[in-house]
Amino acid sequence: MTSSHAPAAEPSAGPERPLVVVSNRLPFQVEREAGQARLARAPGGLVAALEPVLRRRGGTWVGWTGVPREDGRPSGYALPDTDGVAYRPVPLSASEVAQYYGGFSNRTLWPLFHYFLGRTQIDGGTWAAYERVNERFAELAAAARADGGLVWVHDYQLLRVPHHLRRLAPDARIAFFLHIPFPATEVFRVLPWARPLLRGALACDLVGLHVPAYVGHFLTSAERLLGCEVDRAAGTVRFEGRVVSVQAHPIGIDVALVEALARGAAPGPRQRADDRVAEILGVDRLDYTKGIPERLAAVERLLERHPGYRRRVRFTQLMVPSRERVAEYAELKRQIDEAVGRINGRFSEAGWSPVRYLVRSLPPEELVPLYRGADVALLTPLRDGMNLVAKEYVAAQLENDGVLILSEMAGAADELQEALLVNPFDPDAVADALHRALGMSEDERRARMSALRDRVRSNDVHAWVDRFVAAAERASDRARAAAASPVEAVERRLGPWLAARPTVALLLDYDGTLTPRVASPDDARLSDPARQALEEAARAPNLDIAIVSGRALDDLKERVGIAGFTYVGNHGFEMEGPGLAFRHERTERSLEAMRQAADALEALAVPGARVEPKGVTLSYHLRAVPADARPAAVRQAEAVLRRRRLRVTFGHDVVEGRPALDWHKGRAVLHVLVHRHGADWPARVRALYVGDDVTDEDAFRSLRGIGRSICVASNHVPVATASDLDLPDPDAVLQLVRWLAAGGFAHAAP
Ligand code: ADQ
Repeated sequence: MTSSHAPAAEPSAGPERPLVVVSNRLPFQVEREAGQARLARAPGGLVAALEPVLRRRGGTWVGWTGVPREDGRPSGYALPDTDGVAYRPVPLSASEVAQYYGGFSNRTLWPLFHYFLGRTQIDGGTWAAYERVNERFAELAAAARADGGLVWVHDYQLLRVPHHLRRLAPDARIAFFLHIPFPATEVFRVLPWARPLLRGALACDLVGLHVPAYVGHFLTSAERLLGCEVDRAAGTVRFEGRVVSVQAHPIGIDVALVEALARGAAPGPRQRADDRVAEILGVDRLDYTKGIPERLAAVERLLERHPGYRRRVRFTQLMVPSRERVAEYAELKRQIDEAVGRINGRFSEAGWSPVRYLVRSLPPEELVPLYRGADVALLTPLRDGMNLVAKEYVAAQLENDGVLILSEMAGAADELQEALLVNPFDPDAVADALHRALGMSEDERRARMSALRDRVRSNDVHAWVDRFVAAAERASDRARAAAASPVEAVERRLGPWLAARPTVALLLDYDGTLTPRVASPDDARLSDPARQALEEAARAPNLDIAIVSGRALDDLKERVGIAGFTYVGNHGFEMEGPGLAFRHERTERSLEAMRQAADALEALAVPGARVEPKGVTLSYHLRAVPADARPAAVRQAEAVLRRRRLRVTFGHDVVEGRPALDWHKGRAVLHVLVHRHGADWPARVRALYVGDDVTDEDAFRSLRGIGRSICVASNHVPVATASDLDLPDPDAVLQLVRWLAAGGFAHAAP
């Protein structure tokens, strides 16, 4: 609903920083007039509440116009009068809209978050589009953001935006509000992308949800699925070194607007005459979550069980079509048509039909009089984030005498306890509630409704916006004050886990993990501080260290050269250490192929490329090859290696040939652990692997569930990594090694 007046918003305490609002849709809709299409302001309580704040603080709204563009340019429609607020349209093509919005948002997240597992589509293609589009929203939000200003991201279509925004603007103040339920962890984890979605939201300073139950689900998910440290009493999650607040902020409605419109309408139930037909009203967007067929079944049950209501009640169901879910809409509409036909067929009498329904969107001036005139509002969603209609109905009861029947599965039930709360899946219970509502004494109706109205009036949408923005400012101050370095964050996460066993097996990749990546692999030498840190670690009694690399074993030993370590070279085909001298038994026959491949690669004579024969394996380095020539060089090298039946792997600017055997860093690491500590090593040893390259992913995967792994990622961690944790660079790795050497974890409480 839209407000015609700009409410006198109370300036909130603290500095008034500019605000960027990010939502799927800008507050406009396409309207056609005399054959001409134009963008017109879209009404809505949220819009009416946000715009005054944007005007006051100065700000920008980032979102999609609702019009797809194949050419990737923003909509060709002129944006209507902006009234002091800047609007930044996000260009989306028709196929992006189909995949990101129609697909992942509305066929995956929407049903799952509303507990409709059977309707949840799992499709990696739509997830990829969602990720891409979320990144684009984040780029526009980053560009619109003023230093120190708050970015407020809305709803389930944009859960990954905070993650991308944090990467683009690490100091940004970011808050997120989810308008739909956050489901129980056991439902949420059904999604293959549950973890990246959580990480997306946790990049914020404040995650806002409607009710405490959703907060509980979110915290449990952060704890169970990401292993985060959670403080339930404080409502915080430690994530990547920051303290993220997770809070309930139940949304409100524009009470002043509803009351003003109700005042102009004919009074409702108060003027009840005995022979009057009692009005029962349902108002919803047409969506399977709203439980309309189930509601009709309850009305039918009432008329069956209490024939006395025939000719004395009428149920009106008003529905706004949801354009975005066309197929489901048609099926649902058919179901509702059938049910209404059946009920009216069974019970209608001359001059009276029990059910009428209208599929149309009414302007507030027509909707509010319906609210005011209804004796009973019957709002029984099977699951609903909040349900604003319930609050609107309550606000319109100027005489405090209507009765609200509300689903206990709606977030609104949390605040609206004086309503008749029902289980929407149980038609008998809903019919009983209807019977009770229709016969309720005036005293009881007034007692209940006045309590409900007080509650709705005390938290209107303007108060909600002000409170949320103030909470976001506080949360971002807190997140900053409590920010720990990435290493401290990893230490906090690992400490208790490590302390639960007497020994830590530390498995370290070399290039890019212990040394920074350099142009020529020959130059990757251990720095003095790195050597010192490793020597300290070698002396620690409860650390057992292995260095794991794709380099030839001799090369690796020569570069590190610390006694007592285990060295794993050539991706695990060769290993050496205390009591261990290993060479994979079936590599002999590949040696000749490897020599021939090295000659053939030399013969390619690609400028800048370097062939490094390493005995059992071979590396073809491309870092010094001009970037535009690299893809062709990679293809040629791959062909050379495959022709000789070698296995080809691709790392950072390097192509490698290995024997075509199912052997890699992951299997080698497990071999080392069994050799050093026995087959049941997990009972005595904590295995921690640190690596940065594609080839380290094999080790991350091997250790999943039995050890932990850390990915060293210079810019951002790819979503697909199998590692548990991440660190930004080799310096951070050294800091962690020093902490382990000093036995820091031994003091952590398990
Ligand atoms: P919705 O699922 O859209 O919102 P709801 O909260 O009930 O559900 O809001 C519907 C809005 O549409 C109300 O303001 C209502 O007045 C209006 N409306 C419904 N039928 C109408 C009709 N026929 N004509 C005109 N207007 C009509 C999502 C979540 C909710 C959450 C809100 C806000 O699903 O759970 O409450 O966001 O966070």
